[in-house]
Amino acid sequence: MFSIKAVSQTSGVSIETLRAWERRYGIVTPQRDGNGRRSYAPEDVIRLRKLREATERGHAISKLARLSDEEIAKILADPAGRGSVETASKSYAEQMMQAALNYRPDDCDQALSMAFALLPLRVVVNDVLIPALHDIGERWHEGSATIAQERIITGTTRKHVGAVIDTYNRIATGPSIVLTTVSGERHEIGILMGALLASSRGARCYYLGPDVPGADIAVYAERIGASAVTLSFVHGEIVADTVAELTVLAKALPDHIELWTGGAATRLFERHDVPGRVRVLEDFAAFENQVDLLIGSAARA
Ligand code: B12
Repeated sequence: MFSIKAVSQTSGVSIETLRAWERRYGIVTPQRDGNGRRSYAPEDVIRLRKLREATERGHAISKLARLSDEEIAKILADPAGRGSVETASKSYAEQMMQAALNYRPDDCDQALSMAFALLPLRVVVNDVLIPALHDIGERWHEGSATIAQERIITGTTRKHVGAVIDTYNRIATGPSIVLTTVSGERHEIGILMGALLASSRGARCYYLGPDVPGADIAVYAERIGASAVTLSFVHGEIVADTVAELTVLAKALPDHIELWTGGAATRLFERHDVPGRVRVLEDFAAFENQVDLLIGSAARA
């Protein structure tokens, strides 16, 4: 069972909103303990998260409250309901790209500000930033975009994402997570996106930047009282070296701190001797799920 604070953190519905939804619409009915404190079942958390997502798509809570879990799931799966969000996100990704190609960093900044202001965070990550970063990256690799054009998009991303993480961190009450890459791995955008997603869910995120020795990460995580360390592996050709660094970290990191990894190069882990304590997360959805579980268990402890 979950406390109201844990439910709020894991569902993304603020405590005030949750109380109002309960009072006005009876959307979930928590049990009360001997002291009258609310106590929620795991199904309540799942329902609340779906309700929050549906309200973010513009559906009124007064109508959603009357629907069954299956009916809400249908609304979320409906591509028609996603139409306007998809068009908007595509347009912001294109505006960022055009701004970079025309050497207009201020326009790139403006497009990303608007996306953050108007779209749900997960949509900004998956449908604006990741496509824009992949696109400019590919152009840079093929030689059809310059390094400066690539930096307009990467720099704008780092600046905005960093500011949003700072804001979330100021109100975070969840457990601490260190996010970084080990020595040799210089691709940092994937882990930066991870930090953004985790901080939006209530975890306190310590983003260390890329290319940090395993032994240093272990000391840092212990000193700040982290509950988990998350690493990104993107560069496949040097994975033998980065796995060796991961092994150093796994040995030095106290047992109570979880060790999570993600990124395209983790697919190559099966060819290497990866320490048993390392958890490989398939994608950002699996990562977010893991963050929610960590927050839930910290809130119950
Ligand atoms: C930008 C870029 C760089 C920049 C990075 C700048 C920075 N500050 O991060 C710089 C210039 C430093 C760079 C350097 C190199 N790069 Co480079 N780079 C790219 C590029 C173009 C984009 C990467 C990116 O940011 N993508 C956006 C992010 C969001 O996507 P992503 O990193 O793929 O992450 C996704 C998943 O992996 C996963 N994920 C990532 N991290 C995490 C973490 C968690 C927890 C989870 C759950 C998921 C997850 O989710 C993301 C979304 O799907 C890619 C090509 C591409 N289109 O991806 C090549 C690419 C990754 N680079 C490549 C190479 C070869 C290099 C260099 C060796 C080039 C060179 N000759 O010097 C060096 C190596 C540097 C090093 N030692 O790490 C290759 C790797 C090939 C391979 N077999 O692995 C790629 C694929 C290009 C290619 N097509 O050949 N690179």
